[in-house]
Amino acid sequence: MPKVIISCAVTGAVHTPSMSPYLPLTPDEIATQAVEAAEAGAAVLHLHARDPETGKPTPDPSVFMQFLPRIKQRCDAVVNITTGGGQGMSLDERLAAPLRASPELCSLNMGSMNFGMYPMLQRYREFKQDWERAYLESTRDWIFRNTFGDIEQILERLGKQHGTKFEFECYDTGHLYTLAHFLDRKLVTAPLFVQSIFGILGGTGADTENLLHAKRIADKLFGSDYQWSVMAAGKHQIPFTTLGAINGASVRVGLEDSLFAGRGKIATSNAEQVRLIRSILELLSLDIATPKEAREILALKGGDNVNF
Ligand code: KMH
Ligand code: ZN
Repeated sequence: MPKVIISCAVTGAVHTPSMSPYLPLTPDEIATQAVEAAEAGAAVLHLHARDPETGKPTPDPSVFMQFLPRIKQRCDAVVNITTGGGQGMSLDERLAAPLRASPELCSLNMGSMNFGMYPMLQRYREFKQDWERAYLESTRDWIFRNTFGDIEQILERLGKQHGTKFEFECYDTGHLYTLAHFLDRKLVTAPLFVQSIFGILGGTGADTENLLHAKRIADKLFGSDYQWSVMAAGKHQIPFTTLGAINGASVRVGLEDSLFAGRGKIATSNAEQVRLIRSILELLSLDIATPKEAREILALKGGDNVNF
């Protein structure tokens, strides 16, 4: 079995401040929780930024720059910056921070899709910030845009010009075929880091058959040229990452994907989720990759070759 890379997605753009007091919002909170997650065993830190005053997702590079250097100084984990950003951001806005920071790794979403966050309005009714309700409500009509042209731009401007590699975010089987299309065109190179995502409304559901099917198709399309990873939203996070790991996948946890650490138990930090999945991986006798091993497995350019 290959070593398991634990990724931790620290804050994201899905959850809003009123949903959990533990969701990191300020640069200080993001840096602290990211470093603690790395100390707990995360080799990769997937990062978004938030407005320090309101907690609203922001693409502002100057906010990213308030926590990226602090994370780099305090741990060796691979920094992975989102190019998905958040609702309402243009492609240029989504690319501004990654282009400035030139990280080893960035997310790259492999298709346009509906991305429904509005069902969370049933669960959370009181909001501290005035943007939260409208942000969730407007996802009824939001198309998460990732056209072929957008993907080409990201591959050119970040991949080719900065040597950044990608966490290819695949929310359905079609996204694997889109990735294979870019592999055929030689716009992406192996080893591919394929993140299979389950349980987002608009993407494929968190059903075992879908996970096994994703692996079958990825094996068929990419052979041994890829490192598979699994993440799942909300209550599916730990069961699905465990199922993925049993089937040879790496795993992604973090408060971007779920606010919980066990049934009905709110996670008090990102590190708590990392420790939880780590203990399961250890029970399964799976070896966990260090940041250095993750860099080798994913063929990254190295932490000295970034601009932060
Ligand atoms: N929030 C995840 C479902 C990105 O940052 O590019 C997807 C994500 C997107 O991580
Ligand atoms: Zn993300």
